[in-house]
Amino acid sequence: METLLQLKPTPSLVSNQQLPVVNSYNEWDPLKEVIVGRVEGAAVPKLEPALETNSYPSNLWFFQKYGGQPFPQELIEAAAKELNEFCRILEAEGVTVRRPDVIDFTQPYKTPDFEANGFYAAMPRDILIVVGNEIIEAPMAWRSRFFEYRAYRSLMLDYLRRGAKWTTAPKPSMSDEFYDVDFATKPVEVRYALTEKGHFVSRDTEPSFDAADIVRFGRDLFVQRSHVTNNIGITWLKRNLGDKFRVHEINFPDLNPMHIDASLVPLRPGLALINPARPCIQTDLFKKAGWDLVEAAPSTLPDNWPMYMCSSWVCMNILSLDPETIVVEKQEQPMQKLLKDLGFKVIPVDFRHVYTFGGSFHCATCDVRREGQLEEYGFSNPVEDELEG
Ligand code: DAV
Repeated sequence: METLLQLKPTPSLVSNQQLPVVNSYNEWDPLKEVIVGRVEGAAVPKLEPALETNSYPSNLWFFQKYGGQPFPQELIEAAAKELNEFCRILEAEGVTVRRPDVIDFTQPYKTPDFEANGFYAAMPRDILIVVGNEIIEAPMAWRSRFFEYRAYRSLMLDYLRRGAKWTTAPKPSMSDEFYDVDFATKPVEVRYALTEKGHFVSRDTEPSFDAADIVRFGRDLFVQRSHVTNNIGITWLKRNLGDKFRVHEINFPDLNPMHIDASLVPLRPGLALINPARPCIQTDLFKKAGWDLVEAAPSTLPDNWPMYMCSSWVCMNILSLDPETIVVEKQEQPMQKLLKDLGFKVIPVDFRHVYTFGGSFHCATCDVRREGQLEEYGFSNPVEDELEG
C-alpha cells in the first residue's frame, strides 16, 4: 500500500529544495538552473528596418555582405568554445545548465507580411523572461527573430510538462506598417529628438517587446521603451503580470536603445550598476527606494574588436550566481576591481568572442530557477498608476 512517504514529489517541485521548476524573481538570488545560448547554426540577418536602426552605421557593410549566410565559421568556433567553457564553470558551481536546440538559421521563410532569414539562439535573455513561476516568450521585433522561439521549444515543453506556467506573448505582424521604415536614414539630431519624444523604429500598432528590455527587482520590474519594445507591448506585459507585480517604465539618453542590461544592472538588494554614458533619467526613483547606483567601469576591449550588434558596455552585462558571486569577463580588469571593492567574489571567464555576437553573460543566459521568493526592495507604486488610481 502506498503511504505518503512513498509518494513521489509533484513534477513541478525540485525534490531537494522544494522549489518550483521555474522560479526566479530577481537578478541576484542563488542560481540553480540556467539556459545558456548557442552560436552553432547562427546566421547573419539581412538588413531590415529595426536592425538598421539598432546597429551602428559603420557595421552596415557586414550585414550587406553576409546577410542570409552563416556567421563566419571562425567567429562561431571561437564563441562556441567560450560558451562551452562558461557552461563547464557554471556546472562546477553547482548550476544546472540547459541549451537550446541547434537550428540552421539561414533557412529563409515567408509570412503573409514579410520575407526573411533567421538569426540565432545565442541570447536567450532577449526572448525569454522568468517572472516568478511563469516563463514568458517575448514577441521580438526583428523579422530575423520571428521564429527564434523554435530553438527553445523542446525546453519550454519540458518545463511545461514539469509543471511550469508557460506564456507566449502575441507577436507583431512585422509588416511594413509596424515600422517607421525611414527611421534609420534620418539625421542623427532628428533621431535624438524623436527618441526623446518617445518615438522609435517600432510603432505602436501592435505589441512588441524583447525580454532583455526588462530587469527584475522582485515585485518591481523596470522596462525601457526601445526600438524593439513599444508602449502597447509594455501594456501587455503589465496586464499579463497583474497586481502581484509592478512594472515601471524608465528611460536612458540613448540613440539606439535595445535591451536594458548594459544600462541598469542590479547586483544585490540596495546596489545596482549604472552606465555612466547613459545615466537613467529616473535616478531619483532608485535613490528614494534606498538604492545606491554605482557607475560601471569602462571596457578594456580594443577599438578594432568586431562588434556588430552592441557596444563595449556589455562589460557590465554580468551574471550573478548569488548576491556575493558574479561572473565577469576575464579581460575586464577595471570592472572586476570595481566589483571586488564592493565586496563581491568575481569569477573571471573569457567571453570577448561572444561579445561579437551582441552580448555578454546576462544576454547569453536566462535564469530559469533561483532560490528565493517574491519580495519588495523599497519601491512604491509607479507614478502613472498613482495618477490613474
Ligand atoms: O549597450 O549595446 C547591449 C545589450 C545587448 N543585448 C548595448 C546594449
